[in-house]
Amino acid sequence: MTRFALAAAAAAALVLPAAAPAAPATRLVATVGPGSNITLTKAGKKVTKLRPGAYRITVRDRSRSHNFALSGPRLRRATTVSFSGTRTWTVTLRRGKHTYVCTPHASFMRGTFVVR
Ligand SMILES: [Cu+2]
Repeated sequence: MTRFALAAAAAAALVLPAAAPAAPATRLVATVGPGSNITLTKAGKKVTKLRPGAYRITVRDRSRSHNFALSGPRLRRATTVSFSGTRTWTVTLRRGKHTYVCTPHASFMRGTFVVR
């Protein structure tokens, strides 16, 4: 190998490890209230299954007597019951069953989806 080739190989080794840009997070919308409704949608459609990865969830909590709580593998996020307003969560969804509920009314304000 020539001196030039060695120098070129060394330069390539320095340049190649550049990080690939992260995939943009998929957007979801979570809504709870003002009645006893609770939903999670993607592009206006109810979520039933998703791919693993990064998600940006706009949480619209429209009641001071309900909350939105999301749980799944290594994931647990919730608004407080007394909170009313909008929050944005950036989460990583991993393979497995996920559940979202209004904590005080979890027996009837609930939904599930699977990540696979
Ligand atoms: Cu509730």
